[in-house]
Amino acid sequence: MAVLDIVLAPDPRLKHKCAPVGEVTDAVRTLLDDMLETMYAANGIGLAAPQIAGTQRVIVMDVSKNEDEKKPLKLINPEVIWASDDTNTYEEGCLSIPDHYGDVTRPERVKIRYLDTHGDTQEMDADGLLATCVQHEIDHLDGVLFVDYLSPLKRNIILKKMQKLKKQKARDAA
Ligand code: K1U
Ligand code: ZN
Repeated sequence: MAVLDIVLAPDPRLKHKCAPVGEVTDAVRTLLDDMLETMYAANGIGLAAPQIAGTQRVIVMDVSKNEDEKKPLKLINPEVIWASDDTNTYEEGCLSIPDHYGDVTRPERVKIRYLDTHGDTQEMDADGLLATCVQHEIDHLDGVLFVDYLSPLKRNIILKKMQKLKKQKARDAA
């Protein structure tokens, strides 16, 4: 397994729509394992393929609170097949936009259809933090970031700060 580099916003790779996985192969399973390791190393609760420069519709998550009882989730081609009318507002973060947060309102409960690592179709009901996280991750697969839900003013402030951070990181690495 490997810890991969996380793509930081703004970056065109975070704005593309990902392609569905056609066949669940060993390469897809290895990618999911690497994504989970990357997510845990970054102390995240989710990660989507574009965040490691991937182009396929795969996400990983673990919203368990207990470090000793990990509950990793690997979802291939996830889609929301039902969403509640009730909404929930959560102050979201993003591993591609470190140290910035913003309130996002989303459906409180969702039903997700996806393929598991055997290529079998599964359905999952999600509420609370899992519902917030899975919608955030599926957004990533469609090139949508949590800052896209904020006002243009807030979004631009955050993305300008991120641009500055990336320039500084590039200078530090040179
Ligand atoms: O996709 C990502 O960038 C991962 C992101 C997922 C996420 C967090 C909060 C709301 C929605 C989606 C993160 O894991 S950022 C890390 C973080 O903010 C967090 C970590 C532990 C618990 C709660 C939030
Ligand atoms: Zn994110």
